Amino acid sequence: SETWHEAGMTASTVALESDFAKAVLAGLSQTRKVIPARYFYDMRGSELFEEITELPEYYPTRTEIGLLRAHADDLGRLAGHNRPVIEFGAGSATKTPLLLDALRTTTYVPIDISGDFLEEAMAGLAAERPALRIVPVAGDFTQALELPHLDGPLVGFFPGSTIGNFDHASAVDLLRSFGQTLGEGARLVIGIDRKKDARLLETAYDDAAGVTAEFNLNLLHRINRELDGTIPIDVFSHCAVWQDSIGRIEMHLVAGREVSFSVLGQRFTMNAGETIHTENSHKYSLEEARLLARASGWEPLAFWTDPDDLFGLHVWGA
Ligand code: AVI
Repeated sequence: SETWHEAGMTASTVALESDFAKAVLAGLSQTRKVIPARYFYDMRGSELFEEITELPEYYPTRTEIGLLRAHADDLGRLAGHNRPVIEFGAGSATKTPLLLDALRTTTYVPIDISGDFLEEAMAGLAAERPALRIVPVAGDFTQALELPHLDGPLVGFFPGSTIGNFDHASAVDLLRSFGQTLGEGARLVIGIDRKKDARLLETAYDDAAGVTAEFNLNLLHRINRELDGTIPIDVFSHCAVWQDSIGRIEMHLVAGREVSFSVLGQRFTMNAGETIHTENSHKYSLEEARLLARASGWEPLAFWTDPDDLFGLHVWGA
């Protein structure tokens, strides 16, 4: 546009300076190519993730919802009634009403990086619950955030095993920073996916309908769209593998043949079979989850699991 032109900038200079551009160029320049999972969630990616949560193979969402329902009374007793609830990464906020009811919450503070997505979800919630005070905060919950003034103690909500998408050191940093944000006497209600049979895990991340594959491949579409990329997407396929020694599912995009392409004018070549590592999803035994709590300054107060030991719902105290 005119303004860019006057400032001596072109559309691609602007793109070059975005976090996404920096992460992609840096990640594709490494010997082992990698792009952080947070970049999955453009509009299409967020829609595809919503679809994933409804897949028969993807057990975490419905299992966690079942746990929130089954333990509503205990949650109220342990986390406290009438306390402001702060949700980290609210997204579409489908589980939120369950916690709000369990805790008889009157003030709800959703934090989400996508302002638009957040606004849409909140309009729905506001219509359903006219008495609820909603104070949305558009921002990145992995960065230090200033909360509006609230009468504590506060309850943090971090469902969906999003913590699993962080490596152990970052998970500890993040949970510690939640403690600082929430302050004294806080509680954290957190969902953490459990270790289990490798087959079950790999199927959950490689469903028969191919939705997870599409979610993974959408990252390449996003690069082509937003970063002037020339990636031949057909060459790539989705792969999900359980790494037992690290305790995580890894998602990769595998090149089916030698391929070369450019992103923002920079040239990249990949060999047949070489991958771009796009996501880690760490799984924790109940004991490991409690160690994680203690390592990040929280005291584990309670946890529940489902009859098939699939998922853990935890309450921690500051
Ligand atoms: C958002 N996050 C907790 C999901 C997970 O299970 O790690 C993302 C996801 N990736 C593939 N399927 C779901």
